[in-house]
Amino acid sequence: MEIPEALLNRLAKANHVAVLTGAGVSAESGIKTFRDPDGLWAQFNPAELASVDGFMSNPEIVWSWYQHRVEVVNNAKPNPGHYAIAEMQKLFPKLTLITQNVDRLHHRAGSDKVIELHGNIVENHCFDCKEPFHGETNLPDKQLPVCPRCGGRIRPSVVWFGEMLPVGALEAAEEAAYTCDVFFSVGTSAEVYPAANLPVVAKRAGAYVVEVNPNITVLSSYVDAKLPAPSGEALPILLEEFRKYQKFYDDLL
Ligand code: BJW
Ligand code: ZN
Repeated sequence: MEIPEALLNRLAKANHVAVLTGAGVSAESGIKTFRDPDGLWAQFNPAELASVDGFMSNPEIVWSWYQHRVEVVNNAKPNPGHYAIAEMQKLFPKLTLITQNVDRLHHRAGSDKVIELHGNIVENHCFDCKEPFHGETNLPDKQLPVCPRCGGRIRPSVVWFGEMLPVGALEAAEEAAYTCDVFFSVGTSAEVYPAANLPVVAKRAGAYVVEVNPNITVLSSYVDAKLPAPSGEALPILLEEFRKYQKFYDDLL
């Protein structure tokens, strides 16, 4: 895979790099994406499983689906794409990592200060009083845990369709998109808003926008550079080429 020289050049001059990731970055860890042909939404209905109405209608089914996914995530390991992004945090004066993923694999790969736009799957809170829940989650017969404070139902701390994103997280992500020099969109179909707007904000503000995705997305014809490979392959190659590029110019001086 060829890394465009213009990208290496922009990275060498960059003070602030922003990286937005989606489910594709965890695909090589064995975690299913949503909208790929073998993704979760090919098998399950998002309105039934990832919305407040779905939870209200069938809390036990939603809860047990999330419990299953927590198990998958706990048995998964970060892949070379997650590690390359953690490494990038050391290479640039500032790197903002924004993820739509709920799996915490960026944290486990060593990334610092991850902005989680859609929450995370490993924490839970009360649907009614919002109090965090730290009790037993694995109850028999698909039973839902109950809030010790108000008796409300416990839910996963993710963002469902129709719910607001955590305000601080969205503001920080928008600020990064406005101010970064290079913006990476990695492993996302860029179909879910407001996250899908971030690369557009970055490009309008003058950033060099790069997509890392083996498939074509709504963003592909809009970006300045496309690395058309799985992120676990493309990002380590990018890092290697960037180091060579920097060394070449350092040696000239
Ligand atoms: C690889 C790879 C490899 C594969 N390497 N790549 C404006 C316009 C239209 C609609 C809206 C709008 N604003 C808001 C909306 C409504 C809605 C929305 O966007 N709907 C669209 C679907 C049209 N948004 C919301 O409701 C959001 N809330 C909100 O905006 O509140 C204010 C508001 C409310 C009501 C009305 C208006 C405003 C909340 C969105 C919450 C999303 N939640 C989910 C579930 C989280 C919990 C869980 O995990 O169960 O988040 S849905 C799901 O999609 C999940 C993901 O984070 C999100 C994005 O998916 P992602 O990551 O892009 O995955 P995929 O599968 O789509 O793509 C994977 C990509 O990887 C593919 O491109 C592959 O090619 C690639 N790939 N292998 C690299 N190895
Ligand atoms: Zn409660």
